[in-house]
Amino acid sequence: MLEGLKRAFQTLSEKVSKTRLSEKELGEALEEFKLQLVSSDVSLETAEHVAELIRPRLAEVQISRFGDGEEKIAALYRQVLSEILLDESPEKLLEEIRLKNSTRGDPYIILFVGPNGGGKTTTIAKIAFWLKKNGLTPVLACADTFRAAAIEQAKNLAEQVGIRAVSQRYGADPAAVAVDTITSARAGHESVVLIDTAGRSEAKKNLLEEMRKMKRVSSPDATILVLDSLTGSTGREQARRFHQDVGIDYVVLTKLDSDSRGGLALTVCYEIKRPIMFIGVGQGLGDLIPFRKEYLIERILA
Ligand SMILES: Nc1nc2c(ncn2[C@@H]2O[C@H](COP(=O)(O)OP(=O)(O)OP(=O)(O)O)[C@@H](O)[C@H]2O)c(=O)[nH]1
Ligand SMILES: [Mg+2]
Repeated sequence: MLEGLKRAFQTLSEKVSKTRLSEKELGEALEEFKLQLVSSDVSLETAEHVAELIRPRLAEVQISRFGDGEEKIAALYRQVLSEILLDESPEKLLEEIRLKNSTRGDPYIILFVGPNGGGKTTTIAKIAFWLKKNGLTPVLACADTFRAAAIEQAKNLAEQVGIRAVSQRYGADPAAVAVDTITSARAGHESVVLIDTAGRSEAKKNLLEEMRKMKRVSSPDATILVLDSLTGSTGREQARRFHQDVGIDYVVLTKLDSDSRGGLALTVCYEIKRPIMFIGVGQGLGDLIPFRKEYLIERILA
């Protein structure tokens, strides 16, 4: 996991901790570093920003070095990564849910969006499982009425978790499914509505319109983007587009368990400035971890 990023930082450390580099040599080492970041799914803009933050601090470490160079370098990496990565504790989500439930007597609504196959439906099931463990009553709106077998998949997962799922027929208006679910959750005093949506890989106008309509009619308290960490530069484009067109509050990055590059987390935080709340690390219901930036940083610098 994350070997690509790890290697980029290691290579740079080796270069700068061995000898005192001239300004030109440091510039070359940073160019090499940027390329390594880019080949690990960090976007060029993000890589340039990382290098810009690192450059003056590295130059300083090089000047003041007296044997503890490596430690200082690790500390400055940690600082830079921590300035770029954004996290948000799931505890905050629990608090918001409880607050809305108790003050308004209304369910908290979460809309899940993202490209095809990114892991939306699986992530919703994992989040439902986690909410249930925390004493809440999530309900699933099967609003992907488009992809073959999507409704069965969502219903199966809801059954595994032990929660209610609301569905209509294939081809039905997804917004109507969402509204139906919200109405019945309100009547039944259920605490959270999780809206699953069809994956969309391109900014086709009608799909975007549909997504905007979904947002308008369901007025979600939170909109969560689910992104496959293996998708690299495509993932970056998707994140920008979804954020621009729909508006994103939190991000879940999936499939970190099989991501050998690891750069999308940095790219997404830098480019859309939205925090990652969870990461997916497998296919099981329990394979979801609250994202802490220290977790990623320690793995990158290990
Ligand atoms: N290894 C691994 N696989 C995952 C993870 N999250 C999801 N998957 C797998 O990715 C595949 C697609 O997941 P779905 O949840 O169906 O994705 P989706 O975004 O709902 O897909 P569409 O509805 O077709 O857009 C499934 O085989 C999941 O089991 C993860 O964190 N790690
Ligand atoms: Mg799905």
